[in-house]
Amino acid sequence: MSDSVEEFSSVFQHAKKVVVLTGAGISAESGIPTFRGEGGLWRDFDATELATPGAFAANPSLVWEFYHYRRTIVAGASPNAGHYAVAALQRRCRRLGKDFILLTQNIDGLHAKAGSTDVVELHGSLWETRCCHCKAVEANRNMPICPALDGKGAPDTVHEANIPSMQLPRCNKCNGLLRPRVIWFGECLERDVLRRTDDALQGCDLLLVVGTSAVVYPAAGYAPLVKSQGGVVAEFNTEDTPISYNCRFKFQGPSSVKLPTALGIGEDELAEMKET
Ligand code: BV8
Ligand code: ZN
Repeated sequence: MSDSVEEFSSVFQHAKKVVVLTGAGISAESGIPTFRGEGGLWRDFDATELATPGAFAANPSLVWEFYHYRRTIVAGASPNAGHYAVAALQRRCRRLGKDFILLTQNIDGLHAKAGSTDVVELHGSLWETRCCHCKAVEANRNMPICPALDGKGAPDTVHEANIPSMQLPRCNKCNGLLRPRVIWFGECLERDVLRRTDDALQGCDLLLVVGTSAVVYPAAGYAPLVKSQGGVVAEFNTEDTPISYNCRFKFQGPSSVKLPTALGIGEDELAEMKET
């Protein structure tokens, strides 16, 4: 395993199809708690206990409090140098005639805010809803998303808001109960997302894996897949993960530092991305 920027740069020069896969770690330095690091708990719940259809069916008020809390955190967050480096990489690949696709497990929308385009949001978006009844999907950035959630969702209270269903977010079309348009554990990724991801990984010869614990499938299977087809995998993480042994490159440290350094993206180029 190497952390040589020169070696990585030479692999990048020869790459034809570059894919970037990101997880919660790339947004950590924007102040957004990761899932499995400290801050990953909300009240006494592990985030993964709330990100399930069963939790929502049992207590939609509690799950909406959780997502309202995350919307509140993300609404006040800005992209960091890691997000801007990914956006700059996409622009560089376009200029060099290389294919580039960004796959993110994050639902915070910070990649788009940093200037990345055609982002594949594997697990959906905090900023969209889906109607449980008529399945209508809508963008929704209202804060709060409904009056009853105003001031709710505090991570350090034991008092659940117990909002009656009719006061939770409701569909403009059929008045059905809305849910966040995110993929919960036990739910399949959307067909179009799976198609775009398969297309991305087909023939990928350089995969950058940034800020993910690599334990959630199907995303955790992408690095071994790319390696099995002869591609090079580079991991950017503060820790080792189950895919680290699979990676030809490991840049250990915060992605806001390691990504720009490994990609040779300087302050001025990052600042330029910030301006766009
Ligand atoms: C599926 C959306 C087919 C919501 C998320 C039993 C029943 C059902 C399914 C399963 C089952 N057993 C296994 C499965 C499959 C399951 C799964 O993988 N489970 C795991 C836990 C074993 N997967 C699914 O259910 C998927 N669907 O497989 O469909 C199917 C259907 C039915 C039955 C079987 C199969 C759906 C998975 C999507 C779940 N939704 N989120 C929401 O966000 O609220 S997943 C959730 O975890 C987030 O999306 C998050 O992105 C994702 C992964 O977490 P990470 O992003 O990696 O974040 P984490 O905190 O873990 O790690 C952060 C990393 O960053 C760390 O490594 C840290 O070191 C690093 N870091 C921190 N700071 C920095 C940093 N790195 C760099 N710089 C820093 N500064
Ligand atoms: Zn509806």
